[in-house]
Amino acid sequence: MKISILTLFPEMYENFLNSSIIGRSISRGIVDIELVNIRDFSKDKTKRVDDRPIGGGAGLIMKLEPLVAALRSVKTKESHIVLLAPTGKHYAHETACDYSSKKHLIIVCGHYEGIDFRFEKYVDEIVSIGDYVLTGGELASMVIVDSVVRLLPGAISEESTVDESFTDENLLEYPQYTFPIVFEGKSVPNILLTGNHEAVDYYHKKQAIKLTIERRPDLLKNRVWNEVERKMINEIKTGELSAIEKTALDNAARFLHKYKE
Ligand code: 6GU
Repeated sequence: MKISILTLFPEMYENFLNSSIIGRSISRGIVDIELVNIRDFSKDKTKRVDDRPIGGGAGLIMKLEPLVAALRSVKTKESHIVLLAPTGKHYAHETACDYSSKKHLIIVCGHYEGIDFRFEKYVDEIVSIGDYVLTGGELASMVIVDSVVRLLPGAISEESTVDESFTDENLLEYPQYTFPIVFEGKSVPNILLTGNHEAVDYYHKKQAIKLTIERRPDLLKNRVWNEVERKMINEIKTGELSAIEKTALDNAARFLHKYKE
């Protein structure tokens, strides 16, 4: 996959593109990320990329000519062109999945008070990452690149993207734990220490439902629960354990205490 980012501030990407999973994905050839400085496409002597709003008002507006020239320098028949602006439609996991299947994604970062509105005719969609205003699209573009690249085959282990929040039927990911087993009196749940995979899977799913009900009930609005899930919800409400959890805990009882010493 290739991603071209059109920006007035290419230096903002230096650490981002050289670190962690993004850096590794680039060096492994999983993704090619190209930075295009919009200012390089200004024909003006002073390299001007902005001007006063026609009709009056505060601030400066990005000019069309450098933007369109920069876009044309990278655009091919296979390009999908995204303009980043707070007025766009909300970005979410679904959009990340969609972008991860594109051959060439072009991301245009707006800056200053805005972009000449006529530029919208040159793009496929306008996207915002949330209801707040950033000084420019650069941080938003990093959010998008990060969330798309990690979905590309080979970027991270496959299991990490299958189980995670927003892919499993709109449930949040279940809580996870690592060592030590007891920290400042707080223990990891006993069921995770039983070694009973069936019971652990059941518990994980129940905890995912519990967390989603508590934190993101909006994700569950159109959900139809199956029989097992309804049983889990009842157990969440009553605090009762399922037979499968009880059996796992009973069988492990003789060694569970050893973990906590
Ligand atoms: Cl994509 N751009 C700007 N400037 N502000 C934002 C945004 C984008 N998404 C949320 N706020």
